[in-house]
Amino acid sequence: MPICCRDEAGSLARSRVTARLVAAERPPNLEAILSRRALITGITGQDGSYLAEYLTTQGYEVFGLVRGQRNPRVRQLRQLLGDVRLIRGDLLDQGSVISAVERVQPDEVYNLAAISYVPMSWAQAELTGEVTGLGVLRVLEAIRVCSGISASRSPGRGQIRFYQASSSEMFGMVRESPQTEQTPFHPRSPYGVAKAYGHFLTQNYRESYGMFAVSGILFNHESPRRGAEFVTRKISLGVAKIKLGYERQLRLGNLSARRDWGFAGDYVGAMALMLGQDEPVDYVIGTGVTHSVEDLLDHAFKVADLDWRDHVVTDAAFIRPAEVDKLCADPSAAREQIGWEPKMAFEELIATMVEADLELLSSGGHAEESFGDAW
Ligand code: NDP
Ligand code: GDR
Repeated sequence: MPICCRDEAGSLARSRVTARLVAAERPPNLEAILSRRALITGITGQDGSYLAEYLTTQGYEVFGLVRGQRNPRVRQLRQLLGDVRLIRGDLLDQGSVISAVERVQPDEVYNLAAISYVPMSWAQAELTGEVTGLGVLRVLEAIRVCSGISASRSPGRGQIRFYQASSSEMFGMVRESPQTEQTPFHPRSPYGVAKAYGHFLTQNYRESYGMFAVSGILFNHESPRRGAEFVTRKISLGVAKIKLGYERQLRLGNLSARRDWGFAGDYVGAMALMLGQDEPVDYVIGTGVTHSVEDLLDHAFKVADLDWRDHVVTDAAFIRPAEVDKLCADPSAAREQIGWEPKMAFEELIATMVEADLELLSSGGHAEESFGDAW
């Protein structure tokens, strides 16, 4: 019996016969033959690339949703992840998300797409609500419609499992420290508000329709692939430019803000673990250690034998209308219940990022341009 067939667009898609088998009774040996399929939105972002690599090593067939007719990140993505198949679609367009789910017939959907840069959420608040908030609704609806789920028809065995990229920004002005799965939300930006909507909606679809839908409340995670607009990468690139003599100053905003920073490569494993459980449960994912932007500067500049006080200038243009002062995760539930733990410590993470940028710039490479931070 053929397991796969080619659809009209020439990409591999499981036949309807097999799809029905997946949804209904499935002989145990077929489980081993069929590789699992994952659809990732936000595949061109930092987490999308690490998650795609991780799932590929786990034997998954990975599909990524890419927007735009000439997305400049596709070439980079193809160099990094040759095995991933790309599907056109946009979280602003419900029909395109339904088509993607229909074509891929995934076992798992990871919704990582978002406008994720907090200052941009003040500048384009409506768009942030549409993509980061309502985008979650469009992905959940696509899964619901494609699976034939309704108030009177629950998902069967072999249903599509859904992961939502929730954020520690939902805690905002924190009510307690460290933050757990029970800590109430007080978001401080249109981004945080949109993420809270997506978080509650994911819970609501789980409760309303019995869907396997979970949220990972992830604290800041970074890597050499981090966008140049975020503070860790802005600093690692800044150190490299100063060390190599291209620049003398680095302009930053609030240096006393504290974050719980971990390595993105460690965090994508938690996403996959959450979808592999028997029951859908939301988890806080972080290191449990918090550092200030000043600590970050200390470490990053020391890697290049520099003193940040000689180079950093604070600039009011980078101060946010409302700040999240301090975040710190309590990841004990994830450790105890799903066995997840971060591997890379803050100092190693920052050193890795600075060294990667020194190498990138000294070999003639350049980082993606950032529009800067001013909101
Ligand atoms: P990035 O900003 O690196 O990636 C965002 C992705 O979303 C990009 O692939 C982008 O595509 C895509 N995207 C934006 N708008 C749309 C749209 N309209 N339709 C389809 N795709 C779109 O984010 P990260 O990888 O860092 O984060 C992944 C997710 O996790 C995000 O949802 C973020 O909010 C959340 N998160 C991140 C944390 C972190 O510390 N990194 C912590 C907690 C949550 P394109 O390339 O076309 O712009
Ligand atoms: P954050 O990350 O807002 O926490 O959101 P970011 O790196 O942008 O800011 C962290 C802290 O650093 C302070 N800061 C500056 N930030 C930037 N970007 N540029 C500066 O010049 C600067 N100076 C000081 C900020 O004020 C802030 O306090 C990230 C994103 O990935 C979100 O999508 C995700 O949900 C959260 O992490 C968890």
